[in-house]
Amino acid sequence: MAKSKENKVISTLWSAGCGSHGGCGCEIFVQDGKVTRVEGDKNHPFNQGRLCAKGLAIPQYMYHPDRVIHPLKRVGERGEGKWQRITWNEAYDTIEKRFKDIRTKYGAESVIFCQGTGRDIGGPITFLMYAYGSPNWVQVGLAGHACYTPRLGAMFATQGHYSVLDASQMLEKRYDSPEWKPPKYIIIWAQNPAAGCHDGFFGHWIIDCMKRGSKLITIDPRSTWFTTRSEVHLQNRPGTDGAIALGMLNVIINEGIYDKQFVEKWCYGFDELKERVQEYTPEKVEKITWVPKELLIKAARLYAKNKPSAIQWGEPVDAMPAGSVVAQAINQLWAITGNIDNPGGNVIARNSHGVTTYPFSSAELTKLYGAELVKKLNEKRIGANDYPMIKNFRGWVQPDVLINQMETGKPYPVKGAWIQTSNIIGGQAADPRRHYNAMKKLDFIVCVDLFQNPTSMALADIFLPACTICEKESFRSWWQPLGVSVKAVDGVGEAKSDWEINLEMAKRLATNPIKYNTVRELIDDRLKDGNTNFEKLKAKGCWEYPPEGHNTRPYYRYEKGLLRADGKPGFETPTGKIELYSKKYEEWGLDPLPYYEEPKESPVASPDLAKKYPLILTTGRRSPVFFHSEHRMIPWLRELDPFPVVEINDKTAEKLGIGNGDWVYIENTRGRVKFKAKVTPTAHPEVVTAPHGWWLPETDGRSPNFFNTWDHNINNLTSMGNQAKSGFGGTNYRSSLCRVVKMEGGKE
Ligand SMILES: Nc1nc2c(c(=O)[nH]1)N[C@H]1C(S)=C(S)[C@@H](COP(=O)(O)OP(=O)(O)OC[C@H]3O[C@@H](n4cnc5c(=O)[nH]c(N)nc54)[C@H](O)[C@@H]3O)O[C@H]1N2
Ligand SMILES: Nc1nc2c(c(=O)[nH]1)N[C@H]1C(S)=C(S)[C@@H](COP(=O)(O)OP(=O)(O)OC[C@H]3O[C@@H](n4cnc5c(=O)[nH]c(N)nc54)[C@H](O)[C@@H]3O)O[C@H]1N2
Ligand SMILES: [Mo]
Repeated sequence: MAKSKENKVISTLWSAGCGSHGGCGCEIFVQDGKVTRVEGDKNHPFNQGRLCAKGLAIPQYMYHPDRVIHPLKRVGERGEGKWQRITWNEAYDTIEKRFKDIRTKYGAESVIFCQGTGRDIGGPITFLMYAYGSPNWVQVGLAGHACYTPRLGAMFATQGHYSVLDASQMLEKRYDSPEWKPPKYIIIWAQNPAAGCHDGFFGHWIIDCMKRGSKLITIDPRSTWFTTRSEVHLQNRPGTDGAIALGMLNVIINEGIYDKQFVEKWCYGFDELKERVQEYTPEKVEKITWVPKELLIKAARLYAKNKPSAIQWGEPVDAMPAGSVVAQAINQLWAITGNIDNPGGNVIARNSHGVTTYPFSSAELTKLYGAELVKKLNEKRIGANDYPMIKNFRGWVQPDVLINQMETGKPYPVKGAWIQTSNIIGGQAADPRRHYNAMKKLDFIVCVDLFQNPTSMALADIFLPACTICEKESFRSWWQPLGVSVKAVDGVGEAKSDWEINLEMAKRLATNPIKYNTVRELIDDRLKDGNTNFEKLKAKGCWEYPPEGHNTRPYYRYEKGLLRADGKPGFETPTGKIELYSKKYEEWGLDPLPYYEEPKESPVASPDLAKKYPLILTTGRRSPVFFHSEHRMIPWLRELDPFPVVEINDKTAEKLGIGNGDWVYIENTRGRVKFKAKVTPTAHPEVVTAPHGWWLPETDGRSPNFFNTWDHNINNLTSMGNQAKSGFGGTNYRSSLCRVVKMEGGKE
């Protein structure tokens, strides 16, 4: 039969398929009802035609033979791997009955709603959760909230809003916008932007800035493409970044090279901060961090004396001991140099057009659902009563408290779980075995995913097949521009979109009637805050920037009264200024000023342990071709990164008798996993780096193997319960101790 003509659909990528935080504009090519290829959209200001390997490989992902495309129910024992195809109606009926039973017997709070990182999931999952009546929204096992939330928390508490390196992304003309300037210096702090495109930031923008004159300062224990192109690279001991930030503050304050006018007018608590940083002399910081004091001083001077300059930071900051404190200290660097909401500094990022895709903070929750409901839910939210900062911010469960509660049943039992976009056992959770043991005792578990993974295999009673981004309608406002995703083809098999699934379940489970009949109605209702709707945005090419003068558009909004709810100039904090001395931290019983805390497990904190486990282990460096534990089954991508690979310094490896490509054990007191060694001078002699989320989809998925996750998931070497007094930070994802031993013969 002759093939029909290839059709082009313009859309925005996010969520299943590409697996990304970014909102890349794309062209989806369709022929005979199937996606044939996906390319970057040159007209889209976000990625300007570029696209990563994961985006290009979407057709392989969509039509992969292992993709689950019908609802399934478990028929054997949990984990036995026996599944039976069922209809959507049977699946919905079963879930409705089981979740209603749990609510009647134990209360709605006994069901937890579990998501992974920000795909387009926050909207649908919280929508369903509030309809059902549970307050327990969680990234299960994300010890100490080790992702993003500590940074957000610190910024919201001390400067009222989130801010990010300004690479002109808030303006439609991008680099040609007359009001934009490239940062003179960019500090890349604990991140590899080219690999990750993190948190709505496209990594290549840094390179675009470099082409326009930006110079780099990098802070990273290992070498990356960026560190080798930096004017200064601070190769620090993992987990000690708090001391670096305090040392830089010390230099900038004592040398008087901060922005005095800005501090005078817009900062609160400078004298207290000045006093606090006195103890963090460059000499002391050198001892803590391994960073020569001359380099620290040089970095501080270059950053402070060259305005505008900006800081781009990564997840290791959240994972540090007292993560929200390290974030607070780094935030103060741009505050005292006045590099906030200025062109080429750290620009304030707000949901485009004021459209929220989902409740993002307690303030947002209150706006959407009313103070009464938020108060009621907070009372039962797991961990909220232990940690005031968590109670007052963002509406998440505290994951370390959750695992205790699952084990003890106190103060109330957890009985059910709705897991949607998360591979808890195969990558998200620290101490996955502990989570497996706790979760397999739950009465009823639903997984909504596209592929079987270690978590769904081990735990699911019902498996619901979700769609890729090419098969559904969605929208995003993280951050600019406001965008929509267009459905290019029907769901493969019987797969449905997360929005569709959750709307149907919400209708069945809600205690109050749901006002939306269709997903489109729901999306349009969210978009109306931006004075637009789905069709209008689609007609414009799927994106739009906020109009001139809108409070979600830069710059200098604190001068114009565009940041505070009361319309006055200043920042949205109790004092209206950036609080170097944080009133909120004080109110929450936390130290209002930043300080340095040593990682719990390190050559300094646990010297005896370090004799047996002499190497510092940092895990989770991002592979550009995988999103966490995803994509291991996609041929184009697996070919580029075929094995779990640990990076180890060449001299260190030589002493251990390890050659390049040898299979090794990484071991510590908590377990041992198998990796292939990449022997390289780019690794620090005392630090080894292992990626997370490794499992082998080509192996046996049934219990107890679960696709070899126990052999290759580095999280078997990590633990829960190290969070700071705030409830944030302290996980050992990024710094713990280990040793590396060659496997017999070096072969797997
Ligand atoms: N050791 C170590 N562990 C870490 C980290 C680390 O740095 N080191 N990083 C941590 C961090 S920061 C995070 S955020 C977590 C992330 O952890 P997760 O977000 O749980 O990541 P994944 O392992 O990718 O699991 C996501 C699952 O969702 C499915 N999925 C993808 N897109 C969709 C979709 O659109 N709809 C549905 N229904 N399903 C979808 C995928 O198939 C996959 O099975 O991992 C954490 N784990
Ligand atoms: N392709 C891809 N992109 C992703 C993801 C993915 O899995 N794949 N995950 C997404 C998610 S949810 C997140 S949270 C982000 C996270 O992404 P990031 O955490 O920013 O991860 P990376 O970009 O790998 O950069 C981490 C860098 O920090 C360095 N590092 C490790 N420990 C320390 C330390 O203690 N101090 C300092 N200064 N540096 C340290 C590592 O050597 C590495 O080069 O990425 C997002 N983007
Ligand atoms: Mo994350």
